[in-house]
Amino acid sequence: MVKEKPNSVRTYDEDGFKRRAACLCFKDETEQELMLITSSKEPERWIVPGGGIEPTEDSLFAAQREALEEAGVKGVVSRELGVFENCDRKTRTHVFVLIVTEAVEDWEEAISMGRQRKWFSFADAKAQLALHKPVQTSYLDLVNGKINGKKDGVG
Ligand code: U71
Ligand code: MG
Repeated sequence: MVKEKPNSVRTYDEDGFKRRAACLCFKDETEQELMLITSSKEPERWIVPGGGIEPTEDSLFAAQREALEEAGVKGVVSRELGVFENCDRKTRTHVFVLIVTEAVEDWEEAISMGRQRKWFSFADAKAQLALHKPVQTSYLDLVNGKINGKKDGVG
């Protein structure tokens, strides 16, 4: 499926890295389950919703817009995890934690490109990302003292 975002304008930082923003979309405050979406080009792959920050946006706005466009979810942003660099693709991504309060049906990219969404356990999400988007597993490493999907000192 070809991606069509005709009105989007990419922006770049002073080092020439594409500026991106993304949300880890958790089902609730326990942060045990999160939503991944299918890749635009390879629908059997699962990724974290996110995308380019446009010229008039800040990173927080862009992250929430991408969550709605790509995953059809709205919610409350509880914190920013940090900025994650991908040197191979020359991107820097601001990553936020979003607690989902609403999942809309028939969201924009479900219609335009058949994008799917699905809840995963923390461990399963990490395993999916490790297969195809290893850089995105580093987002999960920074969530609330969790190592390999388990809270410190538990299990
Ligand atoms: C694609 C490029 C692309 C990126 C795109 C990546 O939103 P998206 O799912 O279409 O994400 O495809 P993906 O992750 O779905 O497989 O990667 P690819 O390997 O398929 O070319 O990402 P990159 O790896 O080159 O950084 O970025 P652009 O800049 O080539 O469009 O879109 P992204 O960054 O999410 O932006 P947006 O705003 O279109 O969502
Ligand atoms: Mg994207």
